Amino acid sequence: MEKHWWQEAVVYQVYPRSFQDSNGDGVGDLQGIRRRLPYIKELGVDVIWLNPIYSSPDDDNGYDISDYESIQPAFGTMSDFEDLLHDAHTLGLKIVMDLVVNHTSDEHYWFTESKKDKNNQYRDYYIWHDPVNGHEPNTWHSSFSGSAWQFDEHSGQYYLHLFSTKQPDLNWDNKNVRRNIFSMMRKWLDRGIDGFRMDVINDISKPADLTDSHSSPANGPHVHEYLQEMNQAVLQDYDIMTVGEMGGTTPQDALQYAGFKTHELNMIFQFQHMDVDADPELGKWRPKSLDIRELKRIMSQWQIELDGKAWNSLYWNNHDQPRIVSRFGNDTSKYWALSAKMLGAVLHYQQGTPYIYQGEEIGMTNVKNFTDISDYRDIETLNAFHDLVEARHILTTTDMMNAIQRSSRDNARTPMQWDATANAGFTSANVTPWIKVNSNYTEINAIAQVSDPNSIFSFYKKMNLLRRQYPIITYGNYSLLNPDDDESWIYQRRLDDQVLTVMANFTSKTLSRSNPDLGARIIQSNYTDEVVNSLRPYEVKVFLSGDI
Ligand code: TEU
Repeated sequence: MEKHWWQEAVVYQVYPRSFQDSNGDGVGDLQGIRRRLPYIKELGVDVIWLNPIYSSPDDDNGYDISDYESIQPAFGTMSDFEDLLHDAHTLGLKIVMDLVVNHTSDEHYWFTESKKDKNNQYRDYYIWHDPVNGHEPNTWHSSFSGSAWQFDEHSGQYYLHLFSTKQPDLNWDNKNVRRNIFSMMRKWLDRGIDGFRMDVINDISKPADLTDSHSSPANGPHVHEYLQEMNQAVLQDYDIMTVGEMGGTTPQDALQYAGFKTHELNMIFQFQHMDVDADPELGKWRPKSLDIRELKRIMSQWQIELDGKAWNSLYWNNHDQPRIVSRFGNDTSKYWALSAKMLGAVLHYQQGTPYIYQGEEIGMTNVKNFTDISDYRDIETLNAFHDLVEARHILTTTDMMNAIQRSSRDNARTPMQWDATANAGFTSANVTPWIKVNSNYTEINAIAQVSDPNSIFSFYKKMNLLRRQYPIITYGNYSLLNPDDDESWIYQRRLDDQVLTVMANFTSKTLSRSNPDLGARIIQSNYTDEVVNSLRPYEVKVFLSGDI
């Protein structure tokens, strides 16, 4: 099997706005991240993925970029970035940047030009369309509520925005758009960065007939052609890692987008396992309870279908998802640490590159002290509240606030909890942070965990150490042992004559389950003593056997 460094890596995602403020303006910044590099190193990861740090009017927290070649002033300067990259490399940490090129900000030069008139040389950089029967060209919805089309009075045409009205979609069918993006990417890579996480990158090719409402904006007709072109024009010249964020993809799609031999990307972020607790119609705004069999079925399918042909990215959390311990675990004080560790192990012992989202390694939870809609900052949450509650009356305020508490992206975006001082050590005590701190920071914080051998942090650190020690954790194949069991997840990995068995209890009950691999020894568990033939509440046991 071909082997690449990114298959053996663990990635730590930093959301710069909420990680560490260094200059007392209530917003995290690059010098703050730089100061915290030793903490990231201590965890034992290899790569840092930074959410967007480019100039942006911040309609969608930096995913609306107005200049790809400059740094958001609130985060610092290019020289701060160079310092950060230098220090990270000195510590042996790589840095992967977010690449947001499905759309730009409406304040990007290309769009302000494009909007001037139909004959402007940048007009065709975006997707403009005449009205159809006096209406939007099709019925596509924006991910942030409402139509995906915005009417422009001045020219009498609509422009497409799959996200906010301030995020117009680029027209990738225009060769100059592609050429400009590729040269921008080369500039960043030549500066020394180690790869890209590509935002909604399977949306870049739109269907030829935009008046057909049944067509999907994702996985369009030229998407593979454009990614292969990007690979040839840029990616293949650098020893980097790439991961494409791709909603609406199946394992079969992954074989094409990220096959070992398809010359597109290295990995994709799929969403199927994140949709298991969502309503088919209202999605996460009408959450449903987790069916563990369904979760196992989906994730096991990804494990099996990609084996030997493509590479999985493993994640529970990112800046768009609620906190996993509150979602699939149990964040009551009795089970919080146990279930956070159990979930960590279930994920990290699968085949693929694990991604840890800031705060996951200390078991940060959803935020319960946001009680009013005005506590929230996220455009998706605010627009959905307006649309579902105020405009269309589909949900009551109470139901929507409950859904928001459970599902809002802001659950992931509260400041990193460093210590028990005011503002959790994220910013100075007398400063109001851009978003409120989760009030449980006095109990849940990094300083309480780093030197505690039984902490969640130490559990994650040990997983990272064991990964270096045992190649089976990276490369072993996967099989699911108990597909019909709705309380526990038991799977095995195999490499040569070694067997690794993971047994995890997803409930607060004691279950009788035993390891079929007799004689295997435990290499990691979230309980300090060992009981054979049963799984205590949220217990996880990782066994290894064979020639070690
Ligand atoms: O997310 C794309 C995406 O699929 C989200 O709309 C996702 O469905 C939603 O957040 C989950 O509820 C990417 C970025 O990760 C996100 O932060 C941006 O807002 C979005 O693209 C637009 O750039």
